[in-house]
Amino acid sequence: MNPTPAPYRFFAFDASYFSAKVRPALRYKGVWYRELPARPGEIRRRTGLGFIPILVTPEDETWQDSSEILDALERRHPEPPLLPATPVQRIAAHLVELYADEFGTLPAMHTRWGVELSEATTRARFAAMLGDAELGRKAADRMAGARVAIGATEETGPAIEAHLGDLLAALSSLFEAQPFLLGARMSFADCALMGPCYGHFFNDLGSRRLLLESAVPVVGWIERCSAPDPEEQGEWLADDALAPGLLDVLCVMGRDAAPLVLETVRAVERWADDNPDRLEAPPRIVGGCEASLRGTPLERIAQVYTLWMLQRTLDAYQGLEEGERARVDSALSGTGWEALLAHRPRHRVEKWGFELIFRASEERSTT
Ligand SMILES: N[C@@H](CCC(=O)N[C@@H](CS)C(=O)NCC(=O)O)C(=O)O
Repeated sequence: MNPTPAPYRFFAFDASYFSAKVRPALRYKGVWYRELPARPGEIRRRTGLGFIPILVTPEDETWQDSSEILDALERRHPEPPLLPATPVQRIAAHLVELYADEFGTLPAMHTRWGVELSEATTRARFAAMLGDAELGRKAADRMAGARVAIGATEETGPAIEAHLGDLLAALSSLFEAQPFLLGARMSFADCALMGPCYGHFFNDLGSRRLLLESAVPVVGWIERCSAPDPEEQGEWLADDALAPGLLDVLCVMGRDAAPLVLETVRAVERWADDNPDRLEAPPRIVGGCEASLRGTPLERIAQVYTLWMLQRTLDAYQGLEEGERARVDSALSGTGWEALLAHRPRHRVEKWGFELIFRASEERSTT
């Protein structure tokens, strides 16, 4: 247990993607928390944004952004750990998080808003959750629109489904061999992957059926992450190893997500090149980008946040010593993530309160 004088307050929704990333971390850490329905007014008053979830500390400090919430929890309550101490496992975990946050939304939004059974029942759930049919309809319309904006359309649907099939097959094999992604202990990579897997796939009727019919070991893993038992936690694999099954998972992720994340970041960088006078207060969405998924053209919005997420992974990677980085390169060779890890963004973003702003990268400011 991690005792605090008062509970954390977790403003969240059961069917919310990023709430599903944070909840397993709170349970795993054994912190005292109370989950409360995400109240739009309360969230906006505290952050100025409309994003779910937020975590309010016992001291009434507001934490927003699932990645930062997990970091802050790790700093305050380092035991039990979510962040692997060794380089290969740490970078692998970052890549899973990057995948989940920046690509996993595609299959998740497709299976929720692009499949009739799921869409109809999720609409009913939104209305029930918000306690108001009209508010539910508006929220559902907004999210159904977001599905298309991020690139999950009728045309890209078959490629997304092919990706999801491969991902679930690889995850099923892995979870037949070991309980969590990195071994016998949960990590922040498991939390991140719970975003799509619990937040959408397990919640929505169409995809829940798919999981129960074709990926039961993944359902077992969802159950373990939903109720992490301290007595059952073992260790991450010895010698900084990655299980062969995890490498297969990383290959599916790297093949499909890495090029798309890279294209998105390139679009953000081009926008920043072209808009030097707007870097201190950029919009969250800076136009669009064109990419492809398994040969199908895919257009989607370019969000500054994607650069921040990539930066987070690259900072961890570049912060390693040379020998450690060489070990990471060798372990991840052939997974499809290489070009992304080698990328050096021309621009850097940072958090300013809850907003993202650009800062000239060190390379740029010294040249
Ligand atoms: N980067 C944020 C993203 C949060 C987010 O997008 N949350 C969704 C719900 S899961 C949301 O609030 N969407 C509302 C909207 O886009 O208007 C995080 O990691 O927490």
